[in-house]
Amino acid sequence: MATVSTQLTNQPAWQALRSHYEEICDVHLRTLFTSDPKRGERLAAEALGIYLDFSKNRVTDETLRLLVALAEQSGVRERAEAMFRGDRINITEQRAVLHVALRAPKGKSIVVDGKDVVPEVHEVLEKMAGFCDRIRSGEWKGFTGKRIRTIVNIGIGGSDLGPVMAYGALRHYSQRDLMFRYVSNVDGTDIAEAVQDLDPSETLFIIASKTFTTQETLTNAHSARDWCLKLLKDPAAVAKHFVAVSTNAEEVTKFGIDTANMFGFWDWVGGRYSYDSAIGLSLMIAIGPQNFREMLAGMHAMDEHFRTASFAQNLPVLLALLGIWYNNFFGAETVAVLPYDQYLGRLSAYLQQLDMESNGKSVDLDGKPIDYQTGPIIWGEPGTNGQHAFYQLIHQGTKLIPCDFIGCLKTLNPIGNHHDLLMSNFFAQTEALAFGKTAEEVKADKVSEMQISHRTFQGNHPTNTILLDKLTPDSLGKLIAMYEHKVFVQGTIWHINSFDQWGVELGKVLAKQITPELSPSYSKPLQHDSSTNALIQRYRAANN
Ligand code: G6Q
Repeated sequence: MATVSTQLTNQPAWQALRSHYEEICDVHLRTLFTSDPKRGERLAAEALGIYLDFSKNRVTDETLRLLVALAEQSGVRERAEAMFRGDRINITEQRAVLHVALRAPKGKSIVVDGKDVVPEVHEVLEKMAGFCDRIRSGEWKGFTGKRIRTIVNIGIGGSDLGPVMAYGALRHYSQRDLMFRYVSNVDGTDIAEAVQDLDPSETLFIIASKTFTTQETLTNAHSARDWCLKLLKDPAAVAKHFVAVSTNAEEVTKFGIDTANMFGFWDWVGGRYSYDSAIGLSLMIAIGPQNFREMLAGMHAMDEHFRTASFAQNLPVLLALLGIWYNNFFGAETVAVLPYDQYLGRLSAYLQQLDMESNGKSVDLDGKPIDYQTGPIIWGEPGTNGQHAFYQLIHQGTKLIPCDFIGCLKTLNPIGNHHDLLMSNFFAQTEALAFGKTAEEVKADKVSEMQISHRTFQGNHPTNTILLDKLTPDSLGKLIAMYEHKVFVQGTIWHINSFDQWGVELGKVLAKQITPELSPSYSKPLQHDSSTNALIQRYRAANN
């Protein structure tokens, strides 16, 4: 048995934070605000049009100083440079981690295995742009000569959540005579419902799969092809109605897609870091190449901010450190991401994968078990819906749930006073969470004695407020890159590999083994545990 990793817990800053935590863990945000009238303006950072108010966190200047020291002692700067340089920091897969190269402007150079990858990135972007223009203008015709009206992206995990999130986020900028659908689940219902009202002669399928071997995606792709050919009747139709995004030309060809209609990317792009690669083809068709490029420029600007800003003013670093403060010292298990913008409806689901797949690890980079907490559970829903559902537990439950509130100063849909109402809720929630309502204040409302404790709010619930000016391709790019780097910083401090995902393998292997066992004709005895055996038998009986 390997010894427990001490890389992190031996650091002076870590130990100092431990004793500091004992001193301040009971201090209330009310006290912190009363003792420093300027706290709300002072504990904020602003970069690239993103304003981060972190004053409603249970921190003092000393906490922040120690957290920054932790980032320095953990080698965050050095590891970031290693990533940007193209070092193989994904050690278990021996891969570089270069999503930052996907948004590097022309003329930059990032060399992997002796080859500058930036020109290749731009080549693919240009090929994507040419294709998008043909779809958007109607120049690309389906097999029967009709123009494409609906784009169906088939992919899963990183090849689905990113495009889904970003298409939703930037829908305002999308070409409205095109319809977009996303199919991911191997449940036949997903593809069945996605195509049931479509005309195949006007439908384009994008098969988005880095490996082009993923069971769910390939199964859905084959069903889509069957559906298409059932109506169009000629295998030659595939060339007009199917394109692929993949790193695996061989499998793409086997499926029947001409590699001329394949958009490539590279093994140094992780699935959950890939929506700004060709995996974002559906997004580019929706918003157009120019908007897509603006999004990439926003991401690149955030990359540069992350690389160069001092830690005390560095948005991703600050978010990462505050997260570590609650996760590792207060014992918080989850983080709620609460976007107050309907367009960001799938942001929490996207960040859930980004964060949980990256930092859901329990051995360190040297393979040693670790005895401290790593990635938190990420969850959330857009405001104000969540307020009428789960906020009760955040306000008055027994758990500490740090929250990221994300909002836009300007709305894209100025209808009546909707935006004022939305944002007044946004501001009210972080105020209520921080300051609560004391028993005295409740009493002053003249409520019955029996209700006083029920109506008291302890407060002291920490929140970050993240304000964008307006949701645009550029600001979305900045927001996403900010969270990517936040996850990176946390993974670096926890000394784990944020770029592999071996934890998804075991279930895949077992599912493969179980598939033939579900057939009524399977005659060998089942070799699983008694629970799994009984469940399989029940399924077989129901389908006989
Ligand atoms: C993300 C993961 C995973 C991946 C899917 C789809 O980081 O690697 O979510 O994106 O399993 O994989 P393919 O794109 O290869 O189909």
